Amino acid sequence: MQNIFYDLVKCILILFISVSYLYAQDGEVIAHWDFNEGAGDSAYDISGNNNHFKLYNGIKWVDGINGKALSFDGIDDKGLCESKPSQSGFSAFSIEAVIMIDKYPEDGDYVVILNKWGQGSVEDDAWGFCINNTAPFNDQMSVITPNGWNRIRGSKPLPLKEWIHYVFTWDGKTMYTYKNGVKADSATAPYSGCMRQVDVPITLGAYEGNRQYLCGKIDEMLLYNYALTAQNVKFRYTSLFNRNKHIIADWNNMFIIPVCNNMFITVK
Ligand SMILES: [Ca+2]
Ligand SMILES: [Ca+2]
Repeated sequence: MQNIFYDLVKCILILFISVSYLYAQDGEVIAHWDFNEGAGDSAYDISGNNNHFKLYNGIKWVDGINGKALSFDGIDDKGLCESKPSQSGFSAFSIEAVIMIDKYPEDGDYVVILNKWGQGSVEDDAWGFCINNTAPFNDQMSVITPNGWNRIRGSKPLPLKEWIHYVFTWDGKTMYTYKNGVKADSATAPYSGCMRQVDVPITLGAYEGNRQYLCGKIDEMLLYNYALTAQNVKFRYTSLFNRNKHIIADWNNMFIIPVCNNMFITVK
């Protein structure tokens, strides 16, 4: 009986230590928009950090990969989130976005998915995610430090009319992009130091100066003040794109082990 008691205590201790470890995070989610409101002219940040978007000029609500999503007309649709100090100035950073491009601009210019850039000098720029189908852009992620621009560009255009899970990470030294859970491109950041701290709004689907409008759709989108690992990215992609499968445990940012058909357990 005593042995059973000690075994039970041991199991509880191991479980406690494991759960504590599993919940340990390298950083925080800065913003999380799931765009599941389905109506209205606001898209709410569900991270608790109140980075809410106001939607302008007739953005439509459509079905997405995870509930509802936003559809942008490529003419004048855009979202704006008012500036907060917590949106820039990081030493590491990740953007996760589920996007669908309906049409690339005919003039070859790029269009904005999400950015925190000003309209004036580079001193107002912190980070940005834009795309086109003309090399050398294709997809471009930028993190701007006081010493210069760190950017990574895609090696080929993103496909049209498909949902794409896109992740960019920067750990202060190296930048990676992932497409549909798989590492796509990497680049060494030429400039060290923290990202600029700037006081301009976050814009969604357009540049703040009312141009470079996206013709396409945006579903799930998150900002992190740390670099997601390849395992984190795989987990997020699998979670979002296999929603018909039942996840029996989810300790946030862990990876998934399939335990039988349509059932998974996630561990770090
Ligand atoms: Ca419009
Ligand atoms: Ca959604």
